[in-house]
Amino acid sequence: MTEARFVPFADRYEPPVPTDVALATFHDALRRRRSVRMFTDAPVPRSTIEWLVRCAHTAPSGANKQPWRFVCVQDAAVKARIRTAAEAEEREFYGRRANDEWLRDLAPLGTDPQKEFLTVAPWLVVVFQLTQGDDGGQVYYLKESVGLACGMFLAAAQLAGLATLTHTPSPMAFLGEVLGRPKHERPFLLIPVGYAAADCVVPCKAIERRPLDEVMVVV
Ligand code: IYR
Repeated sequence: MTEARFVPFADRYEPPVPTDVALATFHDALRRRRSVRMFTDAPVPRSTIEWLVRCAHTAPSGANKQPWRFVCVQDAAVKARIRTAAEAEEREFYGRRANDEWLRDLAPLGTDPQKEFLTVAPWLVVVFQLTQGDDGGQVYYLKESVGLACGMFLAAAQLAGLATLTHTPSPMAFLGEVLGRPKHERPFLLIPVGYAAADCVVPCKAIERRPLDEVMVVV
């Protein structure tokens, strides 16, 4: 058993502006994030996507196992295959799988089985959770870890002025097949990344946040 060893925590982040200003600035960026379904095909450089993944990859994870893979798709033919398969699943979802309450909840979003954004957005970032390490070892708190990484990815994209969508065509097993991923990688989230179209519209409903005193309890 290796003994734990420690070093002084020297590399601390200190905000360059007063705390309230730093937080208000960050919050203003975060609160203006929208789930975007109308993208332009304007290119986003690979180096930008690498920065997003680097930011996501700073997330904490169970025992620092980093149980994630970000498969970043720019190839038009691969995007087309993903769209075809996703739309097939979505037709099932809207036509059969979703119950009435679910469909009622989705109605204000105006979503349907057609997923044009999957071939228009310059990048589709498919996030996989690793059900075991690449070395076959155990992983811990898988969903928590990958969820945190995805949150950081979305925040970084927002700071970069990029539009994203957290897309979950369900079931997502086809993503592993289309992308030829190994068995220990399970699809978690599909994030189209790009710029919102000039004529992009977003639902007017379903954005307002519940008041802080409903979601925050101080004891
Ligand atoms: N995955 C489907 C349905 C859908 C489900 C939820 I919950 C949403 O918040 C949005 C959509 C689709 O993408 O259309």
